[in-house]
Amino acid sequence: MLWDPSVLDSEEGIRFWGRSIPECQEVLPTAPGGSEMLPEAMFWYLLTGRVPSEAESKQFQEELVERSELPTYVEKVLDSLPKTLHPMTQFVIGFASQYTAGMKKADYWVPALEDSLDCVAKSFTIAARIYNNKYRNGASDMPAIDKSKDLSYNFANQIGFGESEGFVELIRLYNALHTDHEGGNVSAHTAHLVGSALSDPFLSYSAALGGLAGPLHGLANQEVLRFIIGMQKELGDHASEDKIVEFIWKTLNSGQVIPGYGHAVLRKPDPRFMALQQFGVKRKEVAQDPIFKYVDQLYKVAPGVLTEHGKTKNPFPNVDAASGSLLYHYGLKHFEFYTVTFGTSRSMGALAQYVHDRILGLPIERPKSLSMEALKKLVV
Ligand code: NMX
Ligand code: MLT
Repeated sequence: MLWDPSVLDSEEGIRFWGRSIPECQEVLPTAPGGSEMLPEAMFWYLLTGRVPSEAESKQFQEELVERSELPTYVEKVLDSLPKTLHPMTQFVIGFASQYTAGMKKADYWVPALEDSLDCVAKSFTIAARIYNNKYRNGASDMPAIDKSKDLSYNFANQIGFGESEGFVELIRLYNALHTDHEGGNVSAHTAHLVGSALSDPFLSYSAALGGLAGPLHGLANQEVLRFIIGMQKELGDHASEDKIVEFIWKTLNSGQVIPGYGHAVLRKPDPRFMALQQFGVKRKEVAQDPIFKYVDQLYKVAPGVLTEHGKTKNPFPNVDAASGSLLYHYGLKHFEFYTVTFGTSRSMGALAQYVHDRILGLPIERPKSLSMEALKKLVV
């Protein structure tokens, strides 16, 4: 599969147009007064292959924020959904209800870009609306979008965390880091596949979110918190490493996976995990949080246990091992919502490549399938 904006090396982790995460953190613009790279700057970079200047990043941010309002009919669809529905199911519906119209293949990249910008910008507002409907007093109390600010600030503010500088910065870093992980992961690949039928960006990304909602993919960030909270309930706030090892073995012996560990491609600790850990370590109040400390203790012992268990090809943490503990620290405790925050971010990577696909006029993706009989003949 062709995938230009990012390439994953099994030892080194992800590179965006050839730059590692620390190199991106070095060159991509931040918010005024902030220190974390802006997801808007990362999105520009993924789309163009060029690092935006401060002015370009600001202009692009304004463009996206301008597009982030939702049409009334989408608001009505979201507001009518039962509160019991998982936030990821609501997210899929929010995207699918945006569908507009298709057009000629050669001209497609222009509306593809337009729709992709809309899709990314609106994803933050759809996510905030779902949060308010599900966990707060409904969407009628949501503050209006502040067009002088970035997408992450507005998302944080609309879900009640606008005053927390640490949370807003975390959301910026979180969104920049989760954008893209080359093309083969389930969500990005799904957007690429569905888009190859010339389905529009909203439908393509809605399908991608269905894949992100699986526990082996994006839902793992929810499962990591469930795992750690379970451990905290059983072992208290400060367990010894021996007790943690016992807890991991109990989980493995019951036939479950250790969420946040393992990867289909990576064979080393995920540099996105390291970047999130560093974010926490830099902030004293986060570093002392018992849940954050458990993430660190797990990192010390889980690779050894998984190696001894002998099944997984990669015993190291992936991005999901750390992300939820930071959201939890700042007070976003509804961990069923965590995959939605992954979903706002992944829209940028999946749809940047979607635009590249339409510019290149890539054909429909249609792998030939074989029966078991035919496969046996190939290997015998
Ligand atoms: N805990 C226990 N067993 C594991 C784990 C783990 N964390 N990871 C892999 N295994 C097992 C896996 O289930 C398989 O067992 P079996 O042969 O009985 O089916 C065996 O090890 C070999 O799997 P691998 O080839 O190492 O991994 P694969 O490429 O099939 O799967 C994951 C990759 C990420 C799905 C897998 O490592 C996993 O289930 N991890 C836990 C869930 C998770 O953290 N997912 C998030 C991935 C990142 N993301 O955000 O999407
Ligand atoms: C991702 O970010 O999509 C995950 O790490 C899974 C993957 O790369 O397969």
